[in-house]
Amino acid sequence: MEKINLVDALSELDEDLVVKGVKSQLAENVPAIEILGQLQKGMEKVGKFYEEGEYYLSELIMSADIFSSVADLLKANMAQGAELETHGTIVLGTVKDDIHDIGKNIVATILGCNGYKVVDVGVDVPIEKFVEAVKEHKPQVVGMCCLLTTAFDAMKDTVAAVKAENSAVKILIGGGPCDNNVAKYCSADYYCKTAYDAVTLMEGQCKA
Ligand code: B12
Repeated sequence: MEKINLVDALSELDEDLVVKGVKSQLAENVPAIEILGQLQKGMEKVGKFYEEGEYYLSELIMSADIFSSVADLLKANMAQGAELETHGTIVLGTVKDDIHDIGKNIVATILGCNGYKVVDVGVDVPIEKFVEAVKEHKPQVVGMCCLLTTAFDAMKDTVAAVKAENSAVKILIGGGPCDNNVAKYCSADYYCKTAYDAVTLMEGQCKA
């Protein structure tokens, strides 16, 4: 049987083909993280079509629905064999004005599977909610997800408020348009490109 190209299937919004492709790769023991990488490339392609005016908001929503429908299959696969011991805590959320959560949820799943307690505060998170969560859960790291350049200032304000509450906690940012320059702009301590980079960073931050 010919292998289904998940990048094309997702960017062409063919839900049945995406589900079939994911299931058949899982059956062939392709690691969930590798499948996730293909799906992410598909989402990037959707973003490009949207930028070029070929797709509209309805297609963005459809792509997110398809992604979410297979995310559970992958999550179940990743959770198998996950460690239960907790190495440290991260408060994680998407910053104010931004409701994108697919990437954040992947970060939460992967960190959870690697033995970290994830306090997920959701999307479009008011500054005070981050601050309250830091007070309550005393995490080593606060992770902020941001996919909109228009939300950078909200992220900057959130970093300042969290640092004012707890100057020791480290702030990690991530999400499509973020990079080290954005981290610098927002006075965040770290930027990670992928969810797996976040695991390495947590390892470093949570060593006794
Ligand atoms: C799906 C999607 C949506 C969905 C979101 C559904 C959901 N539940 O998340 C919907 C349809 C709701 C949506 C809405 C909008 N969107 Co949108 N969306 C996208 C799209 C196509 C994919 C995003 C995605 O999920 N990617 C897949 C995930 C897995 O990737 P990721 O988030 O980058 O995450 C990875 C890493 O970055 C990292 N990571 C992510 N978060 C974090 C956090 C931490 C702490 C760390 C360490 C790492 C990390 O780990 C992940 C895995 O490795 C992007 C295009 C793109 N190229 O990104 C546009 C995009 C982000 N959207 C865009 C826009 C403009 C909008 C809207 C304003 C559209 C509108 N006119 O209304 C609204 C904004 C709504 C709002 N207030 O937030 C623009 C942003 C442009 C900009 N300059 O800011 C983009 C780039 C599209 C484009 N090319 O124009 N969108």
